Amino acid sequence: MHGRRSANEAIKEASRGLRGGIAEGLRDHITGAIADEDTQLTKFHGIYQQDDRDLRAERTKKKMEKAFSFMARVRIPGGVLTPQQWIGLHDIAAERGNGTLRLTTRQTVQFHGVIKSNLQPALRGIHAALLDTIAACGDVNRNVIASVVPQRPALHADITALARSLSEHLLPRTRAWHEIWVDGEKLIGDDAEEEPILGHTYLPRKFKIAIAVPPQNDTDVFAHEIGLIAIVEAGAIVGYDVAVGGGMGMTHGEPDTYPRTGDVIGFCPRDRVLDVCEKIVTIQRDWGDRADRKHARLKYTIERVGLDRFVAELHTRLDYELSPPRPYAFERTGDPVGWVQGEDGTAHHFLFVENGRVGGAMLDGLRAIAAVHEGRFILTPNQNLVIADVAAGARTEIDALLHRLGLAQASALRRNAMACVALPTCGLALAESERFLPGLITLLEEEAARHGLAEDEIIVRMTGCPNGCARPYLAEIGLVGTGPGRYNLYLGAAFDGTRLSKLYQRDLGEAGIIAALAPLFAAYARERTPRERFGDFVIRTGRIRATTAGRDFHAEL
Ligand code: SRM
Ligand code: SF4
Repeated sequence: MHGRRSANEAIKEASRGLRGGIAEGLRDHITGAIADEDTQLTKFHGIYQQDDRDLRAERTKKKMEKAFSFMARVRIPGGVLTPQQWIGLHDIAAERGNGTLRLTTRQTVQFHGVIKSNLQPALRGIHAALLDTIAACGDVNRNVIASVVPQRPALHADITALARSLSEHLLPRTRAWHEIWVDGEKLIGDDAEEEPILGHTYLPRKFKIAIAVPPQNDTDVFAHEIGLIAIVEAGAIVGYDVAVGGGMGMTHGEPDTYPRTGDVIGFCPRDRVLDVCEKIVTIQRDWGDRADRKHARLKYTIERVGLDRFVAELHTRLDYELSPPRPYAFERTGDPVGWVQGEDGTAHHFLFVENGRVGGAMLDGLRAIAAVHEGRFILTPNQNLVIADVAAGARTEIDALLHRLGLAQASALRRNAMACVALPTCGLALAESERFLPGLITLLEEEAARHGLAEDEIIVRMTGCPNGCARPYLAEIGLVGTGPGRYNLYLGAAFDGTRLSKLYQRDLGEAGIIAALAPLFAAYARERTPRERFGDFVIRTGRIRATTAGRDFHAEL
């Protein structure tokens, strides 16, 4: 539908099933990098070339190559791991990465600082742990995320199975990943494998699916191309309400880019959900913008053609219609923290991991837990970790090991805060995030305590740029980097993830952020109605106007 195509389209087309020159590049020991075009292709293999931005200036001065290394992201649908898999990932981080594991907002693990010569051994280690990194990045369907509700075992088993089958079903069919990283390079002809769903140029852009089980909206189900809201009747999932066209990313100063919450378009019974998702993917494959990558996500396709036309096309491709949506009610996006008792008598410990970074004593301590734990490890979309399925007899031992981690009790604010990675590894960061938020939270905790809000849960999220990796536009307090030490402050999103925020103040430094929030905390403590959430309060009292749709996000700037 578009004459012009972005450069990435040609790279994908010529890649022989995402192989490109990756294998050759790995053998080139003169540089720590790989060829530019191949850096686009490795993304489909879950691998990003990065450089240590803390060292950039010094190395440029010394006329040295940038300090290149790679980030590798594992594919873990629903975030569920065995303890043995956790140990496998731990060992890779210790031996091949920078000694940390980074839990992400999409329930996976990232390794940072993997130098080129360690890349293949790291990926072989991931394969040996019965995992892979296929399609963890790139213009494909990404890791499918699902609510973390092990305390409701039947429902959790159901959505975990769905997350896995959706992920498998939508994977690229190319064998390139196994050939390049595991089996060793094979001589292949020009005929790459058929890609019946994705097509030979794959999707126009990344594509994301999330599953939520109300009242828990931990997956931020309205922030993804497809959001599946489980409808539970008589204790079982009968099907899903389907939301389409959510997304977070935007670019500062470009109002035709914006975050958008998905629209619920109908209900589909559980046996048809794979088909519905596949058809939505194919519409985006065929209708998505392949000329301008800034407008290539499904949210822009839907804005361009209109929701009605999109739904009509979906019904045509399905050859049946979705039925009207069924009622559901969300309550929260955050994780419970601490022990949670399951319906079947097993217990689950939701461990708060600040900004998802597992290193030092926590890394060692979790390995010790994995060595004795007989249940599962579950990564959450809030960058936390659940030691799941702890039998009654094992709880004392796990508790003792958790105690040894020496973790201080996190405040209500800190438990509900998330930051994206940003500096030093993220090439797109305009400001700090993961390294900056903990200190800011300490200042905000003091402010909250001053107004008697120490026990109040308020969702705070920070990102180092407007791409929105920690979903900041769905946080009651969102901070988005604009330049070194500067952040735009967004307010007014709903605690249950159903409403976006709006810009409140621009380009604030640390002191400016505190100065902006202190009077709001004071007013909230004084004037709120019973159980009123902070995000709702700032709207009711006229501090900010509610956003009604994605396009409205920049209105009244
Ligand atoms: Fe993200 C790009 C980190 C979740 C929107 N994201 C990046 C890159 C790969 C930077 C790059 O392209 O060079 C970051 C790597 C940093 C590093 O050093 O590790 C990065 N994104 C992350 C993670 C690790 C943040 C975290 O702290 O947890 C999350 C990994 C998820 C995963 O495991 O798959 C992560 N990214 C998200 C989310 C949240 C989500 O998916 O629920 C979003 C917003 C939702 C959305 O996609 O709309 C998100 N990331 C982006 C974007 C903007 C995309 C857009 O179309 O608007 C980019 C930039 C891009 O794609 O061009 C990006
Ligand atoms: Fe990097 Fe921006 Fe994503 Fe943060 S939000 S990880 S700075 S791309």
